[in-house]
Amino acid sequence: MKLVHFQIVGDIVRFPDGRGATSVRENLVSFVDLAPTILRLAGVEVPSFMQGRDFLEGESREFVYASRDRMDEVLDRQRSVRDEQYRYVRNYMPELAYFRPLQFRDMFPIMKDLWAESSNTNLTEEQNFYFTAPRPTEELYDLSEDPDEVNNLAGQPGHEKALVRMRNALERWQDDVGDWGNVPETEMVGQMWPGLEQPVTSEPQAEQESNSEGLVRVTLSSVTEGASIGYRIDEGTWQLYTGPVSIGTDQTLQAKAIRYGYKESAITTVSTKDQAELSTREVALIGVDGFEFRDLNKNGTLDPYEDWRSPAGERAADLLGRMTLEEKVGQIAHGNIWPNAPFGAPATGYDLEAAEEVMSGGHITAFIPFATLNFLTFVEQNNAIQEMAERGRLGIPATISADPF
Ligand SMILES: [Ca+2]
Repeated sequence: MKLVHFQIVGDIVRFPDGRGATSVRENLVSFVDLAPTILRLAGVEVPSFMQGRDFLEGESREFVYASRDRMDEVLDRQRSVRDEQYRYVRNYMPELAYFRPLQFRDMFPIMKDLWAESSNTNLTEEQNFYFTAPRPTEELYDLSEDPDEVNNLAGQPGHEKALVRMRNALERWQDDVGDWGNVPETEMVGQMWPGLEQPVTSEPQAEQESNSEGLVRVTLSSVTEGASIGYRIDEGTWQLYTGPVSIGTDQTLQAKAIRYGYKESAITTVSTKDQAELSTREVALIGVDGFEFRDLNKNGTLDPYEDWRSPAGERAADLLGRMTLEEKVGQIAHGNIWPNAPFGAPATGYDLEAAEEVMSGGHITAFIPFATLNFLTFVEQNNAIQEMAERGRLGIPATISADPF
């Protein structure tokens, strides 16, 4: 692929090598022509579904087209075509004025002035045109004589031929591209989101292949048509997937997919790490991709925070997202574990019942024990606390600090 840098600002095109500097081209350019022109300059094949044409090397346009539908909270439907001389406008909602209150546009000083002068009936006829309904169904302007488009020639004698020619050009274009303007918005959303529910992008499928250099080559794909795939290795930055990626030993690749308008997929993980050593007392182990994980929230599936292959920060963020406010508050408190005997009297262990109450009721998982126990009992009692922690809703382990006396 050739490396091409080019910049377009308004109607100025600048090539870094100065090609064509100061030259002026008069041909009509449509916004949809930008993408195919850039693709061609970058040496990428232009997909057949693109409506535009290469405006630098392609055939010149006879017509350019424009449309106006929803603008923020304001509905409208207009279609327009222009050639070298004329601009033709079709108003599909002529019962409505051009200008209706539109929060974003009305922030601008000129709009504030226009609205004020409109209510004072101080506008000229040309200015007032934009505030008046009904609008004409058709508008036709001769741009060579009337570049400000104030003299509507549609229906005026002597311009029938131009009117018919422009009207036909617009209708041909609408047939060619398939104009969705008459389809209600909810119906359009329904076509993209069946049942008006946002679809979820399918998670990437990963094919792995080991090569002779000890690397694993990962090929990613998504069954959701039009989805883009992003990936990262260990804690690296997310990158756009464009072709197979190789990972070395002791590395983890994560991938996710998203289609525009859809929800992001779940993460697919490919890892060359060795199985982590896991021990568990109260929660089940689950197997995924040939690895074992602790099902800390007991839902039978591997959740991101349970995946020891993932970066710690990501696991913590996932866990945090699952915690209730009470559980988060519990994390900033440090509780006591009391001996199972009056303070100062010899104890045989912790008061586990009281500890359980602090854990399940107070959502506290960090403790300091106040008990003098022999070493083996101390270990057993701490393990009993960890078992309680494992039984907790999210299986967050207990942190036990030492202050023996
Ligand atoms: Ca789980």
